[in-house]
Formats: sequence, structure tokens, C-alpha cells
Amino acid sequence: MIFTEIPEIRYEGAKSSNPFAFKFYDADKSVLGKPMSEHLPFAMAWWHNLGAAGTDMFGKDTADKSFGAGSDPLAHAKAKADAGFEFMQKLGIKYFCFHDADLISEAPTLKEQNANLDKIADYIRSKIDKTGIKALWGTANLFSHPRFMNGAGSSNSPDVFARAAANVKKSIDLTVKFGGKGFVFWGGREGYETLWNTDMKFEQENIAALMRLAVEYARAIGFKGDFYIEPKPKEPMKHQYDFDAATAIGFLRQYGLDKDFKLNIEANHATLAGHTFRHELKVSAINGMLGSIDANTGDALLGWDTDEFPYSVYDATECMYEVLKAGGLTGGFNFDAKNRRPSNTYEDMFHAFILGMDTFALGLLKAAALIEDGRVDAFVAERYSSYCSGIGAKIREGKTTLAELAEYAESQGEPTPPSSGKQEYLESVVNQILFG
Ligand code: XLS
Ligand code: CA
Ligand code: CA
Repeated sequence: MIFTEIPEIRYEGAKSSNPFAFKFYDADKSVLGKPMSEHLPFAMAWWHNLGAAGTDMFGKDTADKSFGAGSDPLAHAKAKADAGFEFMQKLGIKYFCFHDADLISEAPTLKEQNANLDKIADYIRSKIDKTGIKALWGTANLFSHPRFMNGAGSSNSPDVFARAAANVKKSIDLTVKFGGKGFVFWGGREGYETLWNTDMKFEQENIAALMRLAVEYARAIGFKGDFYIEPKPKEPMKHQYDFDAATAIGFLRQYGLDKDFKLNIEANHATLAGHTFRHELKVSAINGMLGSIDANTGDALLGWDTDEFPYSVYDATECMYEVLKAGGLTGGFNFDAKNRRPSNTYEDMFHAFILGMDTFALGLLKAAALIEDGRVDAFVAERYSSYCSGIGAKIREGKTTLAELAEYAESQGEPTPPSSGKQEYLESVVNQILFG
């Protein structure tokens, strides 16, 4: 045991003042006919929770994430796995997300690296067998090592492209071994700093080629899950190709990858792109591509990727409203979030997940209440109802012509002003549901 002082975290209700209890996340509570735990398949990010120890551009680690192991890479990798599984079990979390590079520190050659990965993968698999906790998704880290400084699929070097392919292949193998539901491509270095040295079309074609090769390999070894692109507009690159959901969807359709790929939407990336989290979820959902969610938040006053634990019940409610309307996720809710640098104890790790899980539980409860209340849905349906008959129905059914519409417009005179948008009324309904 690593977290010896921390009890199992259980639901105690909104009145509880126990810092190690859920106030709102009640796994078995039925919401719209389904237990909360099924609406909210939560996942732990291996990199943040078991790896990130507080280092930033201005200072060193503030937390100890050695988990009692010394400097031997395999011993430390195993200690991380021990800590991770104990942590997830104590919180009732059923999934984790990982990069290949999170599992064990990198060896000098690819051969040694893969051999090390096999050792730690066997260890993790034995824990999966004991606990039933599985991977939500895996991914390859194609952005940290200097070899990827010009990108992975988009690198100007075919040798680097081949190395990226090898890492993707191994990461797919690991994802399958860990029972993963999905495989993510986050294009960390797939972008550019200046168009003076960049052939954008060439780079995008190569990224698509890497993705296509990944799909072909994964399907051939029997992987049935989804691939995901995780959009992000910038950081580390000035401009990343998968800028936002709409851009990523266009890319997937352009290169015929849209049948195998969906999107993994991260809240913090949405706001960096100048959108709301809800906007990115909606764009994905209306295109049938809402796959999974990186449940975190940025900071309204900071223009970078702060990866904070979700705290805003408004944002969580908007998110869960879109998820419920979309019929749920095929993936889940990965807390791609890290403790703030001064929150550096084991206790803080648990408080962060209690906050995140309670915030999304509240979001689910409030979104379900908004749907059951029905006023918002009724308003939106009514707002477009003039398209149900007459010339409106003809437009919707594609049964009119520009000439007919011009004639109609001339005969009707000035159109009746459209009805009020009633934003303030609707926002007050939302507040009533949240706090009433
Ligand atoms: C970085 C991304 C990354 C992906 C997985 O900003 O969020 O962590 O989720 O590579
Ligand atoms: Ca992410
Ligand atoms: Ca992020």
C-alpha cells in the first residue's frame, strides 16, 4: 500500500464535511434510467497523476512521485503502477489513459525500449486481471523526444516518420493488451512555426498516411475500438494542424479517415481555440464524432494549457447536457488534469479527483434536470417551428427553387420580424434548475 493514510472514497452526500468522501458522485444512483457510473466512465491520466510532480519553467518538482521506489527504471515504473491501481480502486475509477512514454523511462535503443515496455506491460496486465480496471485509451508520445522536434507524421525526415510509426505500433499493441477502448492521436508537434520553411499540404498528407497505417495495423490485429484526434490550436507549436473540432473533422473527411476516427475533446484546448468547451462538443456531436472527453479546465485569465481539475458546475452542466443529447460517449471522461504546484501531497491527489468527479456528477444531475424540466428543449423546438409547414417545410425538404423563393419574398412584403431569442430568460431557467 502506498496511500496508507487515505481511506476508500465513498458517497456521503452534500451535507458531509468528510474531505475524503464524495458529496455528489453516487456511483449507483440512477439518472435518466442509468447508473451514474455508466454515464460517467472516469479515467485517470497516467502522465499527470503518476508522473507530473510540479516542475515548471521556473522551478523543480514540489511533489514526490517516486512512490517509494529508488532510481531503477523498472522498480519506479512498477511503483507507479502500484500507486495508480491503488488510487483508482480507492476512488472507484475503472479506466486509465496512458502514453507509451508514461509507463517506463526511455531506453537508449528502440529494441531495449520495447523490451522494457513488455516487462512493465506484463506487470500492468496482471493488475488489470486482478482489478478489472482497464485502459480507456492509449497513445504514443510523439512530442517529447528531440527527434520529434519537426513533428512525427509531419517531420521532414522519413527516418523520424518510421520511428513514429514504430512507437505508434507498440502503443497500439499496449492499448490492445490493456483492453483499451480507443487510441488517441494528439498532434503535439504536428504543426508549424513559420510557413517559410513548411510545405503544409505535404505535411498533412503524411500525417494522414501515418494515421491510415495505424488503422490498418490495428484492424489487422483485431482492435475494434475508435481512433480519436484530440484537437488543440497551439502549444507547443505556434499553429497545430488539428486546431479545433471543425478543422479536425475536415481533415478526417479529406483523407477518408472519418469512419475509423472520432474526436477526443479537451475542455482546456477548446478555450485555447477561442471556443467554449460546449461548442467543441456540439460540433463533434452534430457530425457524429463525439467520442471521448478530456475533462479538465483552463484558467480564464491564462492563455495556456493549465490542465486544471474541473470545478465549474456551469461548464460541467453544459458538457453533460451535450453528452446526454448525443446519447452518451463511446469513450469516457479522462481527467487530463494535474494538481496545482503547491498542492503537493498524496491527500491533494485524492482531493483533486473528488473535486473532478463531484463536479461532473453535479453536471450530470443538473443536465438531466434541465432535460426533464423541458422548458429549454420546448423553446428551441418552437423557435424553429415555422419550418414545419408552408414555405419553411419546402426549404427543409429541398423542394423549392431560388426563383420560387424570390417570387414568395416579393408577394409577402417585408417578413414578419423573427421571434425573440430570449437568452436572459433561458439563462434564468438554467440558474433556477442549478440552484432552485
Ligand atoms: C496535451 C494533450 C495530451 C493528450 C495526449 O496538451 O492534452 O496530454 O491528451 O497526448
Ligand atoms: Ca488531453
Ligand atoms: Ca491539455
